[in-house]
Amino acid sequence: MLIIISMKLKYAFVFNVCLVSSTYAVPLDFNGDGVSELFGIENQTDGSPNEKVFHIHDLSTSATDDSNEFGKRTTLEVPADYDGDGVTDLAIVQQKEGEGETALTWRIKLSSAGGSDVTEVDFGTVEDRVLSGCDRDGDGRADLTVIRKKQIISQNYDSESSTTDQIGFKPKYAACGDYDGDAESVGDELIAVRKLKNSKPKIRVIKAGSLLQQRNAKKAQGVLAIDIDGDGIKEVGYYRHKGSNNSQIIVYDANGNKQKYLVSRIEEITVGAYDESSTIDGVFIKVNSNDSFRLHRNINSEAENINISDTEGLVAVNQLQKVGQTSSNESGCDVDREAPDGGGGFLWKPVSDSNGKVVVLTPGGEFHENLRIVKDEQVLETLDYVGNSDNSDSNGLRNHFRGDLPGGSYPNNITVITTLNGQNHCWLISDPGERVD
Ligand SMILES: [Ca+2]
Ligand SMILES: [Ca+2]
Ligand SMILES: [Ca+2]
Ligand SMILES: [Ca+2]
Repeated sequence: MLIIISMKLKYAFVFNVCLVSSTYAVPLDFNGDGVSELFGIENQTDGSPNEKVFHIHDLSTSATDDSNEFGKRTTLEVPADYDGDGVTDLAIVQQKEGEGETALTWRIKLSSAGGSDVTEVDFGTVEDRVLSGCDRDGDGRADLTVIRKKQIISQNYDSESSTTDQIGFKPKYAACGDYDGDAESVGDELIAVRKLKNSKPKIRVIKAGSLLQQRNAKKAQGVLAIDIDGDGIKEVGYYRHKGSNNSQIIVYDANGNKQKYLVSRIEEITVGAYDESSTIDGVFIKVNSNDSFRLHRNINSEAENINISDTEGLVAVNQLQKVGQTSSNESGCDVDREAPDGGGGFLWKPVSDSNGKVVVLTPGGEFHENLRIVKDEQVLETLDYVGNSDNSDSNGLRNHFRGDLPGGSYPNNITVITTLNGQNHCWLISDPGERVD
């Protein structure tokens, strides 16, 4: 009896190793058993250097490992298998430390190095959006990946040189996945949503700068790289809100037909391999507004309520985010600020000297991040951080942000919102065509 069990275990182990070397690692698989764990995050908000806590919930044992504190309020979680051993490595991205630094530092706890030492790599800048969980060169190791305006740039953590591909537009949402079945040799494709002024948004699948596929993505709120038929190749999917309590996941099957799945209203979502007995992907959802979590072990199965104590958000792969940006409560105000507030403070300049577009400066000595323009709780635009400078009366460095339009092009009564120490600071601009100083 004992012998049989040990043979089974040995066989399972060998099988796992084969999987790892020949196909893609399962996302968010922290113990390497081929099943995704549920990754939650808690923010202790205690100001400690590692105030965020990963809660890693193992579906087969129902045990939660909350021993990993890693990252602070403004860091992004980007766990993926960077060393290619089939085990997810905890990783975060943050702004490089030091005054005036605009680089991003990726901090990775490689499982192959024991999982506790931190490997640091500088890659990308704070103007870029980070995209986690992509293996662009197909070597089985997740790449550091950013989207910089209309380009996707990636490299392995231990590489000196990066690869840049053209996307052709600035994507609203994006994810990576294998859409044509050749990921092992060529690497992941990019799936990205293009928002158009006078027609429906489109999802495009782009391979090394060329368009493979395009689909409608009406009212898309995010994209999903999901395998709904279990053949190991991802289908093109997205989600949109449906009424006040539900969202709809829409996936184009291999014949181009739309498959629709009704789920609870999505605030955050990630795709994973949650069902041991199925090769069809499932989704883990943070439900909007009431901090509860639901799991569909595969996309066709009923939702299960999941309770992981103290978990506030979920950790997703394939999120497109800027460092310092919070995915929820983007449009609410924690601190109402005065405008005008006098020289050296906040400045809204509708027509900048350099390019005629709006430029916004935040008060001296306060390191504001992620400046966005909001109207009726909708983010109209997130401005690009372009650096900071001092002048004689500013009480320190003022961060500069640039927009795509002259100030007069925005509607009246907008709110400028920034993030400072995890709180939203708000300035009301009643007439965006006028200078506010
Ligand atoms: Ca696992
Ligand atoms: Ca690993
Ligand atoms: Ca790679
Ligand atoms: Ca498939």
